[in-house]
Amino acid sequence: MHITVCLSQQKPDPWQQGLQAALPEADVRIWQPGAPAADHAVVWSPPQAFFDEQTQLKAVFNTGAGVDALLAARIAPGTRIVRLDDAGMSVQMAEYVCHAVIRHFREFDAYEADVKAGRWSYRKPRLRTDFPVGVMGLGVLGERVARALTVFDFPVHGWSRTAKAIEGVVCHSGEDRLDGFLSQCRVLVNLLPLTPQTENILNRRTLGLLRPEGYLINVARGAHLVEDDLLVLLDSGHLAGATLDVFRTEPLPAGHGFWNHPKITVTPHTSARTLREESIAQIVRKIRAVERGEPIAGEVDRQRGY
Ligand code: OXD
Repeated sequence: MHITVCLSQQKPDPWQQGLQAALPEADVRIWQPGAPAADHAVVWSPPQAFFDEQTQLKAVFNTGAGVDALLAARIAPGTRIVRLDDAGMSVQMAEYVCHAVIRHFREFDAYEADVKAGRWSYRKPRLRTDFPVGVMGLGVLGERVARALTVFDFPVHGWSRTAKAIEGVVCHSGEDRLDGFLSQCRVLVNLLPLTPQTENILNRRTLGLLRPEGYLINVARGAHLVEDDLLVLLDSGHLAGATLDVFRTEPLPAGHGFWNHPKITVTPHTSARTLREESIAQIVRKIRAVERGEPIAGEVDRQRGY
């Protein structure tokens, strides 16, 4: 069995070594143009030239959560596309989002500024019931985030394409329920997959439906958000702030208006990092299952887009 590794933003050597150690029966190599045909590939955002050559792959395993870059590529129809499911990411995402929600709700930025200015000051406690949080996208990551938020007693709503049931979360589904969902939320967390249907879904109209002094947390993809619309809503005061981990262009270009905006917190696409060891173990289990002809979790539906 031949396995090829083609990673655009991660160092390929530790992946090659880890996969080779876990699959001694296989020949695992880092891809180079003109490399021999492989049975399986482990990739992150590979160039189109990779898929143009590797047309016989049984499966391609993505080393991240979002598969939008793969779905934008031309991949042989017989190749299965497999996403990483969880592999230590959902707990990181829950940490990140709960931190952002609580930091905003408890006004920790304002306390920090007061302390820096040498002021011992109290703020009036805010009511949790005034901060309903909505989670868009209830896949593995979204569900974990929604559940984690319920632990802090926030009212939590969830929205997904197909109906879901999560204890303690008011679940809404379908496009016709989107506006009703948004109008009940003050804090909005985006965890949707990026598809032609969800691109630009965070815009002046939809974000304008949030309760006054709304707050946006985008941890999915930069292309979900119409950046200028966010700035307009922050300037008008309809939105109180935003925490953004993902951007249309990454790294966020120098001089971009988000860098020093007083109401925006920027992090460098780090909300849920790929954990190499756990990911390799998961991918190896799935390669073995594919070889035995068994079903695997995380297979992407190309039509649906995730
Ligand atoms: C992603 C990731 O898909 O970081 O964004 O895994």
